[in-house]
Amino acid sequence: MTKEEIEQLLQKIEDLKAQKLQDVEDIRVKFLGKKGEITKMFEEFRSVLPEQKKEFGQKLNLLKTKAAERIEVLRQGFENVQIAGCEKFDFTKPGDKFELGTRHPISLAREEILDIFGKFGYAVAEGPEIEDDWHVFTALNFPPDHPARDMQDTFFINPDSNDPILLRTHTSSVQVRTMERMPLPIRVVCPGRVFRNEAISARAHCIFHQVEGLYIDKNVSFADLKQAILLFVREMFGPDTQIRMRPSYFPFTEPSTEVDISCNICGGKGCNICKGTGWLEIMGAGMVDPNVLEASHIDSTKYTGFAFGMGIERIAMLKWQVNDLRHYFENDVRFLREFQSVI
Ligand code: 2U9
Repeated sequence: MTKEEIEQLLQKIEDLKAQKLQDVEDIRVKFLGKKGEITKMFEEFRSVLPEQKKEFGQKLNLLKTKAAERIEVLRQGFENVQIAGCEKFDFTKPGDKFELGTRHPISLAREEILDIFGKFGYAVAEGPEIEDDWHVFTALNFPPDHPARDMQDTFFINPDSNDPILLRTHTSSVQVRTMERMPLPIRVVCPGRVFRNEAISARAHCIFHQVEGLYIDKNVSFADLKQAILLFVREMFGPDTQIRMRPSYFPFTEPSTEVDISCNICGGKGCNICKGTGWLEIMGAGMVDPNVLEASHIDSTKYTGFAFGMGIERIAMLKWQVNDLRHYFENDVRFLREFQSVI
């Protein structure tokens, strides 16, 4: 070790530069680390002649101080950059995965149903979930003693009142409100939540969703109803779907029917989904009872109409083979994620 070597190293240290924080650490190790150049010089200092020790000692101490200062200056330069978050940012890294949520299957089914009827020229109408007796029962031709009016079937908000307020048991009340307010002809679909006082099971729930439809005009016939339903189910369940209509009874329609589709799993041959029948029940429908038209001041001698109603949960169960209604209300993300590909 010579004085010149110490001076040269001092100069070298003053000129040191670093591109990134790791360079600073490398410099520290190179000069001040256990096997660093300056550390080695201190080891060599032991063999310096006694009369030169003072001068060498001062130079070496200055070199070490300068080196430590320079390293600190370089390090601080990167500290500011680090605060701005640039030093640590690796621009080559793939982006963070953005967790997308999923649409709820009931929303997906509802929108598909409304889209199909939208193409047929139906407008969408919505109304209140808390209703009066007139719009849910009386205007729909329910007799005063009909069991649906019973507290065992319907949630009443004021059970002791003579003017009952209740949670609607079907969205038909929205069609009544539409008939009361809108000019004819009427062509509407009414989606919404409905409430029935039922025990919760795999096949029933006290809250569920419906889409009901109403078409009123001159000369609307049962054949028009049949065609509308056939076109709807072929859009919803595929072009080969067949329908079958069984006679039924509802207070608000006459004649009334329950509609089945050919089983979309076995194609009508019979399987465990359709319980070997080849058919799946999907909705009820019928010609609007003249009493219902008259209750909303529509002249039943001039106008006729058809109506239909379906449970969205049931449609979604059949479309996506969901075997338990409770899945729709539990919001378990493992269930909801299964619909990611449907969106
Ligand atoms: C007005 C006139 C008639 C709507 C209709 C049905 C038949 C029907 C059920 C299907 C399964 C309800 O969700 S469900 O439990 N609905 O069977 N609904 S006709 O008839 C109307 C509605 C409004 C003014």
